[in-house]
Amino acid sequence: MSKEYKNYIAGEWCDAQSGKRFENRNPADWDELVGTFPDSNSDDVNKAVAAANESYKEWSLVPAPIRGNMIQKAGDILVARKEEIAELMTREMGKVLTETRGDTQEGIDTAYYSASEGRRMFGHTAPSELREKINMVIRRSIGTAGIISPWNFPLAIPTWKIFPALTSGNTVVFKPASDTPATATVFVEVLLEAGIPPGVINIVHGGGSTVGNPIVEHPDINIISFTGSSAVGKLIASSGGRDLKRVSLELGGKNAQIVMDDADVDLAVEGVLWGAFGTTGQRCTATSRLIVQEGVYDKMMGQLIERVDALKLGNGLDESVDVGPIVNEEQRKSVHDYIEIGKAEGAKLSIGGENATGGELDKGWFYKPTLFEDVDPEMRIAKEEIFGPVLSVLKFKTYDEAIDICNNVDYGLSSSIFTKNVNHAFKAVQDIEAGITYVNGPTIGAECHMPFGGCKDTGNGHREGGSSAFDFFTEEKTVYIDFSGKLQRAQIDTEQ
Ligand code: UN1
Repeated sequence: MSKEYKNYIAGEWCDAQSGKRFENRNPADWDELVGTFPDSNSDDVNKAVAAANESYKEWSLVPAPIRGNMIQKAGDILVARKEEIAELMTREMGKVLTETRGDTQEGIDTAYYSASEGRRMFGHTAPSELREKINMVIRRSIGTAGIISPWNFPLAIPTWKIFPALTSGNTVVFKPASDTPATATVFVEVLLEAGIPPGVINIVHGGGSTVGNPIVEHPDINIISFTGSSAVGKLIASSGGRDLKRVSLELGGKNAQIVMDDADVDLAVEGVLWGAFGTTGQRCTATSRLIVQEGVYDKMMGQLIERVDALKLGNGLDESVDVGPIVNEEQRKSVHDYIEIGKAEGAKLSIGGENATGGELDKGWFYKPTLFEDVDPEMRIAKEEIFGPVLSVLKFKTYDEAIDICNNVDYGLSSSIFTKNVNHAFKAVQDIEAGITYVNGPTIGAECHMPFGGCKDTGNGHREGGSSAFDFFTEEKTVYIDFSGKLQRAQIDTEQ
């Protein structure tokens, strides 16, 4: 089943110039080699950037609706290959098939949305202060985009970045996460089959320091879109800032679900189960804190612990499995370190807290879904991103206390409140410091045509998704057209 995958640079499928390769294995079954991939370095990046730069001028002149038609075709191909891509994704990063189908569908939705933007990409017009003169704004592409994507959404997140980048007229050098290079390669195949010209899209496989850094630091990369940790995001922002590059960062989260006494508790339990343990908790939008009002606390926790205990772990290709493995050994260790931290901080471990073993589970990086209660808002498990199936539960008395706890973190990506009180719902929308707030829904579930991103350490103010992505991948040009036939000086010849 294993395959030798390649880079795609300057219109050719090729190996790393060094000849080195790395392995990608199934996290649910370590014996299964998904494929081997070029272990590239700056030589390969330089070649890819040169190709992208060379192709840029011609590509930027293709009318945006025509570029959009190619993206539409990419969407059609993804539809045809959806099941195959979902299976490959489950094999390379572990999440269950229902979710990898959802991930692929998010890519399809993003294709069709981006294609439609090819016929919009609106600028605006405004009146001039002078007679016989028109003012308007058009959008221009920027150049070669460096796209660095994570492993938890191996197709959806690359499409969030690459479809708008290409529709806008930029060329792309793409470095996917080294845990999910196979899905990324299939994505590039799809783009080529859809008609994206050679050189316009390039994929370079490899590590963060060997491929990511050379992309970020390359003087001919004009624009960078990165999803990953806040620590790496800050390094990219400083490097990009020095060279005046445009940088979009989608970083960590410590998302909370608030449950008020007046909430539908059954619904809130469903919400948190999906929010905290979907994708094995490995989403930047995962529910990592549950903040419950004291009146429903016992009822909610009774139900929740029972449901967590019943979650079935296993290989995500088995349709009866609820929760897949953690992506790799190192990540499982990092999750477990947080369990030790929580225990040492004095939180109560209610369920889970160890590797899941026995039978088939011994072959992969499985971890038991975990709940901590009696968590204090100042504990590290209440403030730091864990990126695994671990939920910290905090109890509160008043609405104001819930908001204080919710906002007591450095991140601000997603959030949620379960309540039947319309005033609480709207007040939470106003008060929570986050880029996304769900009312009576879990913290996950972003739709491709809406802005996606967060405040505080979650990012640097840009948004992916919807037309916001096109704001990032284009630059505005202001155009003044004077048809008076004479020199009209703004401010000076303006009628007073
Ligand atoms: C992420 O968590 O990295 O809203 C992206 C969601 C998905 C995207 C999540 N549609 O959970």
